[in-house]
Amino acid sequence: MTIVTRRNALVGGAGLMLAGCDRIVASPTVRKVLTLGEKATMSGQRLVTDRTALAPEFSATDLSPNFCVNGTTAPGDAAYQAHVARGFADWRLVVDGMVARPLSLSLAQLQAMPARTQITRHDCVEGWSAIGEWTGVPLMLLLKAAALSSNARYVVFHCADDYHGTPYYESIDLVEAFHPQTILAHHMNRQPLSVGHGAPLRLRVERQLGYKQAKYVMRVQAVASLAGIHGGGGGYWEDRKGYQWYAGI
Ligand SMILES: Nc1nc2c(c(=O)[nH]1)N[C@H]1C(S)=C(S)[C@@H](COP(=O)(O)O)O[C@H]1N2
Ligand SMILES: [Mo]
Repeated sequence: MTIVTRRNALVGGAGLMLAGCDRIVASPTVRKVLTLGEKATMSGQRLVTDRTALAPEFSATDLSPNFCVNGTTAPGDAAYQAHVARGFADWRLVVDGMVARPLSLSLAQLQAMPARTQITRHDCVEGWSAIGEWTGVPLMLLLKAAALSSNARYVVFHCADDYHGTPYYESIDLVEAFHPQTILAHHMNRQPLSVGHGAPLRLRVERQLGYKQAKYVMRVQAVASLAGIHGGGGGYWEDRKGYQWYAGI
């Protein structure tokens, strides 16, 4: 285990907030993410890596005893808090946009669908990483159930939280959306997802950095273009700080 010190250079005071979290070696990509242009990275990765390759998976003995919570830790939205109080009993995930059969699914319905479990490493650009076990519905099953349009090119994840006053959202392309390790997770480490980690449902898109792993997912929207969705950059940090949209590890 190596202590990562880059986070202090990148985010200043966040080091204190992260004290006590596990820190494992950050991927070199984490260090590059703020300095390289997105197009350069994406085309470079397409040349040297297979985008259908699996992210590394680990074993139960590798699980981090203390997986950080980061970004929003408890959405302030009243409707979200009411869902927490009712145990998400009448919460629904909406799948809409460029689909022939829009879906509205309860948590029980999602939990009854075929699930995939994977133990993977989460790499945050702030310089920490942690290994967790995620169980959830492969996104491809939802997109097939909703009859995704052949004109769709991206999938947008709308979240329940405003981070510093702006709605959190993320997006991925269809290569990523149909990847077998791309799941909407309802369990972490065999427990229902906690509020801190994104209850009741969060994206795991395992070949990408932490900020792509949208928590509190309420709506999955298929679109042909990201233009016109919030700032048009495809995600909260992409819009706010110019982080790469394709955040491959
Ligand atoms: N809705 C939402 N999703 C989010 C964030 C957030 O603030 N809001 N933060 C992102 C960042 S930067 C990281 S590192 C991970 C943190 O996930 P964790 O709290 O489960 O560790 O969630 C990502 N997804
Ligand atoms: Mo992050």
